[in-house]
Amino acid sequence: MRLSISQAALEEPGPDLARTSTRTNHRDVIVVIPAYNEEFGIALTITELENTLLSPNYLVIDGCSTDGTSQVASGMGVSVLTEEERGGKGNAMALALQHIPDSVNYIVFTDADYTYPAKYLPDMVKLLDEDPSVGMVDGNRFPEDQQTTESINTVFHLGNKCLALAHRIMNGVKLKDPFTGLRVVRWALLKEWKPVSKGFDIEAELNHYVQSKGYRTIEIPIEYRPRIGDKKLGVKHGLTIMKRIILLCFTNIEQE
Ligand SMILES: Nc1nc2c(ncn2[C@@H]2O[C@H](COP(=O)(O)OP(=O)(O)O)[C@@H](O)[C@H]2O)c(=O)[nH]1
Ligand SMILES: [Mg+2]
Repeated sequence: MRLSISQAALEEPGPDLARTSTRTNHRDVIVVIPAYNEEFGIALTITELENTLLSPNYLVIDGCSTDGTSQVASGMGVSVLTEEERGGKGNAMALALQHIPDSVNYIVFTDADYTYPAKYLPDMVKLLDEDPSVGMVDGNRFPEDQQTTESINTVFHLGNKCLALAHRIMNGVKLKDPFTGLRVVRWALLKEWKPVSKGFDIEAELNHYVQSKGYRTIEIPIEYRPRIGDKKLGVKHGLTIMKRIILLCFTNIEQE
């Protein structure tokens, strides 16, 4: 697959605007943002990240958008990798892993649709800083003490719950929100990872991988905003995720 890298070197720091965290900077953090036709959400997403993290790296993986996604992101000074053709969210995340600078310790995965508030990230990074047994920190959109918000419609919520149950029973992954798009992962843990999932099933594979490597995953409760722009995930993707969960039953990562 041919790639074009536009704008800003990966190591080039963003503006120093963080408001929280006891860390002096997030230069060892890279924010990976898969984006397909998100020209309206991507600017808000990056602006909020810049106002929250201290000098992180950014890598937008543009799935060959037909709108101005790539131009908007490049115009904001972040690195953009453009796939030659749309390859799916999983493909985008796998591609990002091939372009992580040596200086990075933690990878933030988030969506380009402005659904995931960035304010949780400094604390999520800190949790990884403080405990080497933690491999991944996830944003849980469905905390028990929080009513289902308008941003999460019932079918979507029920679908997530059913898949989470299947993931728990069949793969032993006991997460409340295993398919969240907001997560921070220890890069050392992912260096050898060769994901096979091309689409939205990547999250099941990632959860399974982290657990199989003997690391803990922590979930923190988060609020979740209505997305900006058109949703890419549909009912058919639920079937792809279910298929991945079934396939993971037969995957012994230690033997790979
Ligand atoms: N690079 C790339 N990004 C994608 C592709 N499909 C979806 N995305 C992005 O992946 C993220 C998750 O998609 P979204 O529709 O928000 O799914 P949901 O949040 O799981 O409901 C968004 O930022 C999308 O723009 C793709 O084929 N390629
Ligand atoms: Mg989303």
